[in-house]
Amino acid sequence: MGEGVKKIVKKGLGEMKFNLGGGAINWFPGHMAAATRAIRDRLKLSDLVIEVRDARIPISSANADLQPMLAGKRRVIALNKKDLANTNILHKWLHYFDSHKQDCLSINAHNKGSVKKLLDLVEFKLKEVISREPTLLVMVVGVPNVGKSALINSIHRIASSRFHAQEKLKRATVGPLPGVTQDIAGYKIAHKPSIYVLDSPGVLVPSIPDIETGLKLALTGSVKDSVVGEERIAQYLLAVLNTRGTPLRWKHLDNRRMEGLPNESDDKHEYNLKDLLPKRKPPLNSSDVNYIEDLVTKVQRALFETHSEFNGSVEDETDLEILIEQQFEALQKALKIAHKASEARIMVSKKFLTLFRTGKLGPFIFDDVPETPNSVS
Ligand SMILES: Nc1nc2c(ncn2[C@@H]2O[C@H](COP(=O)(O)OP(=O)(O)O)[C@@H](O)[C@H]2O)c(=O)[nH]1
Ligand SMILES: [Mg+2]
Repeated sequence: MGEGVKKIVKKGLGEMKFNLGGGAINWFPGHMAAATRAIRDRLKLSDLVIEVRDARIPISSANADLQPMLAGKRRVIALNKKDLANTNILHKWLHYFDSHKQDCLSINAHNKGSVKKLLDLVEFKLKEVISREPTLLVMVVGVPNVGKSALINSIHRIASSRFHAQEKLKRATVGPLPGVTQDIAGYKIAHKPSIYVLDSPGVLVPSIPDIETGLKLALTGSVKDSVVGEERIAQYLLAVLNTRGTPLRWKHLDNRRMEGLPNESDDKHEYNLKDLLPKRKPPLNSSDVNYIEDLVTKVQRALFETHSEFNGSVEDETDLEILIEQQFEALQKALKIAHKASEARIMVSKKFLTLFRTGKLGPFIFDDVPETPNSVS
């Protein structure tokens, strides 16, 4: 990553009075940490763990404290939201994990085919080793918003279509298991041995060793926007885009030609394109889609023009800040946000982030693939 973005991040650090191990930002409420204990206990019982991470941040979306334990288990890393990740870089990441002998798949939790591939790998890895155990447990872990619930829902749908009607239990109860007093609920995905996929109990908090990791996690939704503030997240995104020269690739774009109606699963997303429309009734119709694609084109053009007319260097902290300021103004116009709006900056940030989070600005990966092979963390 460029010097400029590092300094912008550092500056944000100063403004936020962020210190390691404390300071003004309270990333997570204390009660969240307590869940880690429950997760560890459940992990001990599991025969395999599916560790879900965000494909846009394959390292930053891991929980560091849990890594030693996870590394000691039969584990498959699922890099989810591959539809939002840059394909070429994703392949480098897959190669990285492969070269560390770590099973890893990229998936889209909403896509049945891709979840089936994951289940096939899980079954293969389990049956290869343990065919004598009658019951095997698979646990799904991951930091907030990586897509665990979406994945488990897809698994549930696949599971119910696999088995006969009488076995289509909504949620099977696993057990009795040695040392387990209460019943554990899970979805049965295979017979002989029976394989159950369990929910993760409680919230696994991400590790935030530095402010940039925190910003990446905020950008991808694992940390609440309100913790960091939409403006800073948008500023960080602009800093990254500019230092990579991404807006320069947006010279001749007309998104309307490339897009159809969004599919139904879009409704379930937290970041909804409907938020970008003037207040009107759902659902999205084709004129709304045109409206949004038009907005995307205007936003990309605004960033392209500000970047290409800019005389400074994006590697220079002050220059980069000036460019970002200009881009906030250009974005306000592109996003049709009235000048008088007192909350204009925050509205610009929110809409810009929604475009990014729904993939409208294109696929990205923010973590760099490590150059020197080390441990998988
Ligand atoms: N684009 C995309 N969005 C996803 C994917 N998986 C989950 N999501 C969305 O990410 C958000 C968080 O998903 P959720 O399953 O609630 O995450 P959890 O907190 O880990 O349980 C929701 O808006 C999902 O619709 C995916 O593969 N691609
Ligand atoms: Mg969930």
